[in-house]
Amino acid sequence: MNLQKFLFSLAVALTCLSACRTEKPNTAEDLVRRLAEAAQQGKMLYGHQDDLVYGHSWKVESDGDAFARSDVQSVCGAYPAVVGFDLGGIELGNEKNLDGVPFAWMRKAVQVHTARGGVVTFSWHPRNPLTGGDAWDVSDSTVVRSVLEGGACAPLFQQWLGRAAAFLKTLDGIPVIFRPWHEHMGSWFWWGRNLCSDEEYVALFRYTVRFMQNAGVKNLVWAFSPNSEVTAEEYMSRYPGDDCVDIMGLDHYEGTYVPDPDAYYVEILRRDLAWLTPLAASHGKVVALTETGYEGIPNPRWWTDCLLAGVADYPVAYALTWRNAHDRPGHFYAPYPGSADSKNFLEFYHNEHTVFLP
Ligand code: BMA
Repeated sequence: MNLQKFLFSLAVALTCLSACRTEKPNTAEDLVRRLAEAAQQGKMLYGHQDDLVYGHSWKVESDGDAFARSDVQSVCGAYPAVVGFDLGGIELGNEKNLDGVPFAWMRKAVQVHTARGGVVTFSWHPRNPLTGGDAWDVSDSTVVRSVLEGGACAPLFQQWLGRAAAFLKTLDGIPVIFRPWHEHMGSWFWWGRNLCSDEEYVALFRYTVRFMQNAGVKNLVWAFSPNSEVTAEEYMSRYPGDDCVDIMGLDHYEGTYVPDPDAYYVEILRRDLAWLTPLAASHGKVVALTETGYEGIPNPRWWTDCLLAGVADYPVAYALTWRNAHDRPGHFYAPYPGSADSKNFLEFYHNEHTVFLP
């Protein structure tokens, strides 16, 4: 840890002490406050999906693992402040999620990460309840309608939500960010833009929030996370309402589908954050880059020249980069020992804007 980061951690600890609170958020409200404060102070928590359960060419192998290994920690000496996990598969009662992570290990990793002072976020890629396909099965545009009250899949969907709720309730009340029905302004998931009406999407989100509340899941901070490259009007066209959202997020990726991917990534990110920042402020919500990255990180200076350049002028509470698959060498979004971007990641780590675990 460098001096700047040490002093910042000390300041945060003292602020928390003076407010008679522990540094670790005990409730969902504490977690929202922690994120809002970070953003206000010009700090952005760095996050990485599945960071503690596997990485580039390794994975946790046994029940007794202490979750000490992390590609990010191996590169910069500090764990990410945010770790993401995915609930896909919990709806079927599976023991492992869609990427092979046992839910029991996920639960332990959540406990370890939060005990270290970290923040956890959950996404969910549930299967398609109507067709039996996966989350990406967009062959039928009546799926959302079918899971809502009165629909043919409503009883099944309630069972699925019930299984997700049961898992979330085993986290001992640790406050976590929950980010269901993401990237819905694209049409690659069964809850996507061309797959349901605005009203159906809003009903799906609101139904999920009410279901969790009625199931007694009290530890959730709700994140809304459309994909980027939308207008403010489009963003709000499926907004579930201030009572159902804590974080107004954006999922924004870089890809080689445009001639100058680096410039385009920064341009669109800045353009979207320029309208999202005042919009979120007017709704009293926290802004976050709920998913981001560039598969395989082809630009060795991506961390400072793209990600930091894109967010630097905006109060983004956290940015979560996607996973480093253990079984697909090119599918990584964070550095690992020896990766070409590692040196630049150290610059990103040492930058006063970014927050890792002390
Ligand atoms: C996608 C890819 C898939 C993975 C899914 C859910 O973006 O990483 O390999 O199964 O996310 O984690």
